[in-house]
Amino acid sequence: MEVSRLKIVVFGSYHAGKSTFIQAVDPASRHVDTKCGDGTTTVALDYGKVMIHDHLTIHLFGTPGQERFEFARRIIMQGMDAALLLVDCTCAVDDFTRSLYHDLLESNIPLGLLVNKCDVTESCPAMVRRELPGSSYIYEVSAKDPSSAREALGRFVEDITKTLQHSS
Ligand SMILES: Nc1nc2c(ncn2[C@@H]2O[C@H](COP(=O)(O)OP(=O)(O)O)[C@@H](O)[C@H]2O)c(=O)[nH]1
Ligand SMILES: [Mg+2]
Repeated sequence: MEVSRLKIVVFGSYHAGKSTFIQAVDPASRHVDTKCGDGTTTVALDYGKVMIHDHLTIHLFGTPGQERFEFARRIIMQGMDAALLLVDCTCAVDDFTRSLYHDLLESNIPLGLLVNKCDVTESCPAMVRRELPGSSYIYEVSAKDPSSAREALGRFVEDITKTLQHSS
């Protein structure tokens, strides 16, 4: 089966760099703050689109990073082909990131770990690798740098399309 489009959902804690990453790969991406419920709560969402290898369209959906927005994540996740988890490697891995990681690993959807903010002098990618073991796809990035973000996305897509084609 020839894959022509992929829906990739971007997860991560608040401040991990999800919006920065999507903005870096698609400068025309949209960031939306949506009011929900009684209007006092806002959910932040991102959407970007990028073409890879002239035939593969990647639709990137950023999820809200706060734990309480589980309902929004569930909706955005529907029909996803793959997931990316952004992890800030300048600070300790938080419990929310840990639980997202384990839930996604168990879901059997291809999961890429984007170890982010590697440009920061005191960053520690090895700590993230140690704290979140078991992922087949790990990329050290600086989401602020468009070439780093695009390269990691391109490598992830290449890696998973090989796997998807093998299993179809
Ligand atoms: N130094 C550095 N800062 C980053 C990087 N990625 C994101 N940031 C910063 O981290 C903060 C949170 O990023 P944002 O994309 O809003 O996080 P989100 O809450 O996951 O969407 C912002 O101030 C970004 O400029 C990175 O790779 N390096
Ligand atoms: Mg954001």
